[in-house]
Amino acid sequence: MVLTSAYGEQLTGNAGAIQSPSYPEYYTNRAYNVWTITTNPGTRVRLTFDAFDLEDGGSGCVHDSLVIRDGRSKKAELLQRLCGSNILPLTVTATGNVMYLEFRSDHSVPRTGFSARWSTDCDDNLTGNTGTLLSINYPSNYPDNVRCVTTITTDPGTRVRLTFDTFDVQSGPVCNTSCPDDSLVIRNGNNHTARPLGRLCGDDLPLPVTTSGNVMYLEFTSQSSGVRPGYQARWTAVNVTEEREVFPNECQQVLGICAQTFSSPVNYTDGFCE
Ligand SMILES: [Ca+2]
Repeated sequence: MVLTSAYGEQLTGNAGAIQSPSYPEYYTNRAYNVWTITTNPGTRVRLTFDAFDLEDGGSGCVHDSLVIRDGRSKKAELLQRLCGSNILPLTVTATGNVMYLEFRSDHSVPRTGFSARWSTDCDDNLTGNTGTLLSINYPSNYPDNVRCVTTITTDPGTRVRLTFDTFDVQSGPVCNTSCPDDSLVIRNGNNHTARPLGRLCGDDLPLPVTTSGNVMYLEFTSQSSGVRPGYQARWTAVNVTEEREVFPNECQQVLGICAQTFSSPVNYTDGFCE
């Protein structure tokens, strides 16, 4: 393990994984490792443990320990002092975009350690047949420089329909359907390569968006200057057989935000915009 600075190993980005040294093999005795995790400004670091097994040392974790603090140094406020092997499920969320982790082992009884993933509180995997989707910090303004990825999964055999109640996303000085400033991109599937159903910005209320399957992928990004409240939307699962007539609306929606800048006709096949 290389300590790259006084703050230990620097981990940056809005998602990643962190493991104790040698995981899933036993960590060494007399180990000492420090990490700081920094996500984009305006977000909060969320750490979710998939595995945890440290030598137990009672409530004070006097043998081996993982200490998690709410900031960038050992002086920051304590969030968790962890040891033992019976603490999952566990998610730890910082109040800001920096989290400090300090792992120590003593002279004996090593274990397998821990494995965790970090993300931000703006990423989410939403499930169920109805629910509410809010942009980060809504109804306050979203921050600069965020990228929030959300998937919505309804029951197999249904489609996801997203209906906006409010929408206000910075669109830049020129009305532009490519949304070069901030944008919400909605895709027909479960990842960033799925077909886009809409790239949204501005302050016109978008029309409802409906997927062909039971998963919708949403990616909200903001650039470095200029913020707005974002959006509030509701999703519902809809029956596959009753949904086809809604698809032309999705084509309108792709054009809808700045329709006057589009000159080429829009085609859609099997209900989807090309
Ligand atoms: Ca030990």
